[in-house]
Amino acid sequence: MAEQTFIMIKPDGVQRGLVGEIISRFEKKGFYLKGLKFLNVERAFAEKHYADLSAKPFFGGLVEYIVSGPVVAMIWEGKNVVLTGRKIIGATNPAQSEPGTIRGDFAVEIGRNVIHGSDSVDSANKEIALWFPEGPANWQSSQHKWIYE
Ligand code: DAT
Ligand code: MG
Repeated sequence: MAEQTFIMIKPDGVQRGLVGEIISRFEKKGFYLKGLKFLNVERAFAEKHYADLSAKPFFGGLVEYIVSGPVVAMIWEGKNVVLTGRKIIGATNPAQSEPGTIRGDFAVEIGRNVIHGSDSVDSANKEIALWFPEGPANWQSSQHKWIYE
């Protein structure tokens, strides 16, 4: 199966009307949308998603932020989509994110950085299993041969 990543538009991205813009950047790149849901998550679920960061001083604030409104959870598929997705998103701290990246263009504060993307294939697989236990949608783009050799 082709590589997949988990992307989530955080509550600030939803509130600020950035959903279409963000989806558009992944679509236009040539990645394929394989799962999408719009939902509020429970505190325990947010804590599970960010379990690796539970010892960090900002963990409580991070969980508060993620449960503060609905999020858009997505599976995106394509060649090197995990690493390339992280490049499209930009550095964790928007003060360091390059212009042209999502965080570089739309965010100011590390605690309001608009979007999440898996940081490795291993964490992508774990996050997809957590957020999409039903698995990805099954479809192939008719544009595939125009994007991939
Ligand atoms: P990323 O979201 O780029 O993968 P991460 O996994 O290290 O970054 O951290 C998850 C989120 O936690 C991040 O998007 C914003 C928040 N965060 C990270 N480091 C922080 C810090 N030093 N202060 C406040 N929030 C932080
Ligand atoms: Mg991370």
